[in-house]
Amino acid sequence: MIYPKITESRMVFDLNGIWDFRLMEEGEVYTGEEQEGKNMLAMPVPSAFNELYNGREFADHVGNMLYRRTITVTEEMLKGRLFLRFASVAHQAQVWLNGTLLGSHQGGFLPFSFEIGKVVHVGENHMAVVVNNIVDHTTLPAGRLVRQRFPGMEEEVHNLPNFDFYNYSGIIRPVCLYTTPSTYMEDISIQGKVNGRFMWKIKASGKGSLNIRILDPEGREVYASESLSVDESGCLSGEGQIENVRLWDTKHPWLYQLETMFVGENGEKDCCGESFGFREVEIRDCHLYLNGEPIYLKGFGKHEDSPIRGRGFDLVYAVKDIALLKWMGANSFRTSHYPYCEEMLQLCDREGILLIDEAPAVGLHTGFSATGMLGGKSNKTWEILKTGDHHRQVLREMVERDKNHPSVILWSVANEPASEEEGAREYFAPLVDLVKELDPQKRPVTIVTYEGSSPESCKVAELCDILMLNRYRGWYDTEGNLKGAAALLKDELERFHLRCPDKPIMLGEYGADTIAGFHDVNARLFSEEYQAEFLKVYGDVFDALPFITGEHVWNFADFATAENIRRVDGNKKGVFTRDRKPKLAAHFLRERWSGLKKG
Ligand code: GCB
Repeated sequence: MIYPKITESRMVFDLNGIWDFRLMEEGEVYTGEEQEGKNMLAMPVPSAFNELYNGREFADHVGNMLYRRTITVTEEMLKGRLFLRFASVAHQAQVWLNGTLLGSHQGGFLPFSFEIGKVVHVGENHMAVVVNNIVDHTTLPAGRLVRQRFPGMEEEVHNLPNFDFYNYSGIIRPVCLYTTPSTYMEDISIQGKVNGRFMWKIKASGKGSLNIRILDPEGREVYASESLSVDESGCLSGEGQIENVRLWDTKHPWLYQLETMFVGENGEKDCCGESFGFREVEIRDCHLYLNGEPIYLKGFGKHEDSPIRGRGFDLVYAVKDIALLKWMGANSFRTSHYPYCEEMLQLCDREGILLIDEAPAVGLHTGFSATGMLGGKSNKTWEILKTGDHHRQVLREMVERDKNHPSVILWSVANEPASEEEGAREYFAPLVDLVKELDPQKRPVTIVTYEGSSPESCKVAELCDILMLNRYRGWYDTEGNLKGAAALLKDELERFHLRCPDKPIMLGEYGADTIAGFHDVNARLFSEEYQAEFLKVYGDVFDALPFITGEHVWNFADFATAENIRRVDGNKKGVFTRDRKPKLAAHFLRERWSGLKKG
């Protein structure tokens, strides 16, 4: 998938701005007709709709909503091909143009596009998008739709997430139109090795010729191919060599640029560019290596979340968060629990931040959720959930979108599934194989597991290249007793190591809810002192175990969740508040990570 960028042959038109919006009623069907008399609200695109108007019914609306706007098309835009692209619509979109259904897309965190040159005309065109935000046993993330009737009342519908973040939805990332020539490039893969070799592959719309160039970080040409011929399949791959290559790493994230020019049979030129790094990720003897050097991951599980914007696209918070990560001496984060916006990955490429790129597969457990609302018992998850096909689709779309980013060093197929239940291995083995097959770089793959999936009961450990464990000893159990928590943690990590002696192990999550400004000399639960002490105790355990290869604290910042009795105004495990002010723990981690000698 090629990110929409203006080049010599392509134009991009921003469709962001204020659109018309309304919530749809249950059972209402959109047929492409404009309905008169319905009150439309002003809605910024991109954004999550939930917090922009008052009322619980508005914020927690379940079902469909309608977005509308007009698009003006010029003759120039119709000379080649014209595409309409959504970077993400949470969670399902049905797109209509001039009363005709263009198509639909399932899944809230990955891009999709439609070719629209034949459906639009020069002048004003009417676009409508019906967005659905339901999460259930067929969707990722997974949830439950519950219908309830109270005495003397009409039936109510509630959508309960199986996950611990607020179900922000709508057209949450940018929308654009882009043009290409009629013969064009559909996809580009590029990867660089530490010895300066690079491998590329393009998929064009048909026969033609191709020229490729590589520019170094200063923009100087360091490689140029001769003209290569592309046959009717449109596919061509090749390799080349750069001398004195500068490697991409966390200290010096040198980026090179691949420039491709495809000339179709009709003589039209299509030019694209893709930045990439020369770097290698490898796992051996229970360690993770970047360019042959051991690397220890220091960082967080995060969310795309900020006040009012919710999960809506926000580059200001993206840049601020990277600056704070650097301030802390962190080198990595996980895109928990869904693929983040493309611009965040571009920033991480540029800033040398390592990413664990996670599929939106959270809530795949019918008996457990982080908020404790599902009872805590294993419950035939793999017979009940019907997410298999959709899971394949999101993995395909994620790898296709993110494969060229040097910052992506690992794929996470899911967070906290029912990995201890019968059927887990059968569900996940083909998914892990699929990711490996799709990724040209064959990066390591993991499935992030929870406390109920012990060294004795976990059914997926052998499928993972690295074990990522989420543990809350000292919080959801053994609360207040950090010595006991540390003993349990160490014992369990050692048992995992015995089971998988060659695999690196890292903590994918550990943390304690902390109310900013709440202090106690005795480090009591919820105090800033307890959070700092909790992280210190965990750190001491990691330092004593040489097979531990990373620590990702939960969470970078406080974030919004659904309402429930375990959450007071959201999840407060942030080391920063929701508006990014440091708690005491931020200073502790800054000191720990800045001084850490590993990796
Ligand atoms: C988890 C989940 C995460 C929750 C966290 C918590 O295990 O992966 O989504 O927010 O626990 O705070 O309980």
